[in-house]
Amino acid sequence: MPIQHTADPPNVEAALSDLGAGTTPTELFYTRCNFPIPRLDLGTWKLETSGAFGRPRAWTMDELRGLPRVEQTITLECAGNGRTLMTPVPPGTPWGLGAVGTARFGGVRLADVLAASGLQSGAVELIFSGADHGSVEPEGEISYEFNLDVGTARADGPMLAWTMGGEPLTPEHGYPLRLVVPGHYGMRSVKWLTRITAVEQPFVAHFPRKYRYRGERGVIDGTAVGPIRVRSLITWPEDGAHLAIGPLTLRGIAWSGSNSIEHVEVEVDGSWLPARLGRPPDGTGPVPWSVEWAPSAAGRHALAVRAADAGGHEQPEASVWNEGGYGNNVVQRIVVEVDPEALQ
Ligand SMILES: Nc1nc2c(c(=O)[nH]1)N[C@H]1C(S)=C(S)[C@@H](COP(=O)(O)O)O[C@H]1N2
Ligand SMILES: [Mo]
Repeated sequence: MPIQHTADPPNVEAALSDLGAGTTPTELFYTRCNFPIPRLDLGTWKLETSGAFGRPRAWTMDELRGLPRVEQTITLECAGNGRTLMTPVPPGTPWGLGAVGTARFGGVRLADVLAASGLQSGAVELIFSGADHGSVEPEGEISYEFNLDVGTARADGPMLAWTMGGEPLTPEHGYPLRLVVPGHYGMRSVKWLTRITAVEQPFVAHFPRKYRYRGERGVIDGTAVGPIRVRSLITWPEDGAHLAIGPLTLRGIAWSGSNSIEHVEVEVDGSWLPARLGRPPDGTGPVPWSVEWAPSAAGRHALAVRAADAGGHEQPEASVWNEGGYGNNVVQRIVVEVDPEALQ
């Protein structure tokens, strides 16, 4: 069952037990909305390309459908996932570890739309504007806007998607069109997209200013939040679960925004064991892992999981604090109880 933090606008995380191997069903996929959901009508909706484009224009959905179609399995994770494991807990939505999900997105390559609009060589960044808006401090009324550097934007990964799990996007996930940037934390994957502006100077605005690792390891202004840090989760059993004694299989997933997963280890009662890695869904989703375990005694058992990626990144043993509570990929620890009455 998903865990709802706010109802209107919806901010909802997944139960870890719903994040098994494979893609996440849309109704269980986490939702992160800063402002009320805009209700957009395909009859009047258009995607404007403006600024440093040789052929700026307003695209209809039918015109976008005329470009080569792509589908990709992509993991979206909120930069605030794991925030409540920091001490003190930074302000913001109190995410546990379920603000992550994997879906098959369908649409077109961002690079194809940029090329067809004649992106000019002087452009350094693209600004993506959503139709949602609201009041923030200190700016007042703003739209949701986020930037992406031209190099990343023209690469193969980023896409403009109108389907998720083979169905049109739902209102909460960005109907009718959203940006999806694989490998980056979710804030860049702008929903309810209505405009792409190419700019020749770096973009400074509320959300890009907010998403920085401010105060991390003593660096006052920090660096911009970008690639998803390596993380692994135990998806079965749940924290606090009561288990029957006997052989069982611990299961979970591991992913990283910048590299493939190199190994996953699971700590059982104080010893680290290598996990068996499975095949990621469609080759690009999270890596499923499993470990066989036969609890030898009733009572409480501590379990933990940690992953390392091929770039040499590992998960920290202790949360690395920053003001926004972003990118906390601390090792996950749970406790399970083997019930004496379940002893055979
Ligand atoms: N227009 C718009 N796009 C947005 C947001 C938003 O509030 N407005 N939230 C962002 C954040 S912080 C995240 S984590 C992802 C979440 O996408 P989802 O709700 O489809 O899971 O959307 C991003 N795109
Ligand atoms: Mo997010």
